[in-house]
Amino acid sequence: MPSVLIALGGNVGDVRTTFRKAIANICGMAQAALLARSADYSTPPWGEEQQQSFTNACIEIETSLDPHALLFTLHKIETRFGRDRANERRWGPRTLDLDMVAYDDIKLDKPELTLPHPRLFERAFVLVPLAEIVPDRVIAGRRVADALAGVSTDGIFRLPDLD
Ligand code: PH2
Ligand code: MG
Ligand code: MG
Repeated sequence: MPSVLIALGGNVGDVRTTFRKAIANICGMAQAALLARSADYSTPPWGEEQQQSFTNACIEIETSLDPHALLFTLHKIETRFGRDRANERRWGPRTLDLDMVAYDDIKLDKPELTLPHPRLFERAFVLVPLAEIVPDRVIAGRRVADALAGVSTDGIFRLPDLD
C-alpha cells in the first residue's frame, strides 16, 4: 500500500487533543494504518507572526485511498474539528491543518493538490517532526534529515509526551 506523510498543525483550542482525535479519524476514514507518529512540537508562527504559537506533528500512514480521495477526507476531518476555510486568513489562526507532504513518490501539480508539498523545504515546523519519523526518506531528491540541517530551528521545542 502507498505510504503517505501528513503534517498536522494548529494553534486554536486544545490542539494536542485535536491531533489525537484527528489521527484516529484519519485511520478510520482513510482505511489507513498508522506507521509512525512524531512527538508534538511547539513552533513559532510562520507567515503571520502576531498570533499564538503553533503545535505541529507529522505522521506516516498506509492507505488504500488515492491522493484526491485522501485530500477530500482530510478536508472533511479539518471541518469536523472546527476548521472554517471560508473565514480564515491564509497564514492565520486555525484549529487544525492537515497537509499531505508526500504520497509515495507521486508528483502532482494541480491547483488543489501539489505533491510533494511545494513549501516543505522552507518549513522547519514540518521538517523537525518529519525528520523524527523518516530521517532517511528522500523527497524531491532530498533526504529529510539533510534538508532539516539547512534550516533554522530557533524557537521550536518538543513537547513532553501526554501519556
Ligand atoms: N500554519 C500556518 C501558518 N503558520 N506556523 C507554524 N509554526 N506552524 C503551522 O502549522 C503554520 C504556521 C497556516 O496553515
Ligand atoms: Mg493545509
Ligand atoms: Mg499548512
